[in-house]
Amino acid sequence: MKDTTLISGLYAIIDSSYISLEAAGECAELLAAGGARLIQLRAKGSGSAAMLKAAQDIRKALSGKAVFMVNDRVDIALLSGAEGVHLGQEDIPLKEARRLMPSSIIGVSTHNIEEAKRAEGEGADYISFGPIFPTVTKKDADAPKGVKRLREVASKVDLPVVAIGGITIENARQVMETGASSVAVISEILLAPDIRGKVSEISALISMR
Ligand code: TZP
Ligand code: MG
Repeated sequence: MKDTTLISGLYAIIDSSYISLEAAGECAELLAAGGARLIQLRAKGSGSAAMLKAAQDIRKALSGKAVFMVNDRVDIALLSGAEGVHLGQEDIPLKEARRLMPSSIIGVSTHNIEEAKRAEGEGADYISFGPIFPTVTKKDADAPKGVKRLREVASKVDLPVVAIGGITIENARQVMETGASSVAVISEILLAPDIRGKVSEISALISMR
């Protein structure tokens, strides 16, 4: 059984549509210094060699300062020594990924209660749910689900729920109050003039009691 308390706080995603893969290691350092608890590399459409190099740079930059996750790519997660992989509904199925990664963290993207329950039944370590709000980052995202549905999903699974999609400094508290364990954020952080400062503001905000 993995330590699910690892899935908490701010989950910052380094998306190659905002940050070049060459700068991924440096970016990871800033995110960890600002207090991000989880850091994911998301590099849709990038070449495998460049993505692996970026993942290795992030791994080296973090060296345990935050949990490192790779989006989509089981191979790159394993080769870079990441703590785990995040899988979408159309990626390698969780059961197959688990054969290669018996003791890694595996997260699964979900969009409704059925998907959430299935991921839980199949042994995911956490689920993400979203998009909660409109997002500029994911072009093929579903219509926004809103916080009410997030609350419902969070109440129906025992796994940590990571909320994603359109999360900003203005709405992060409201999102955490639904029972979500973590918020995953891309554009609000990566477009900020001061990335480290923005991460530390959001981290402080979501850990307030
Ligand atoms: N999955 C659902 S929404 C989303 C992903 C990867 C993008 C989130 O990006 P942003 O910029 O934080 O809205
Ligand atoms: Mg995916």
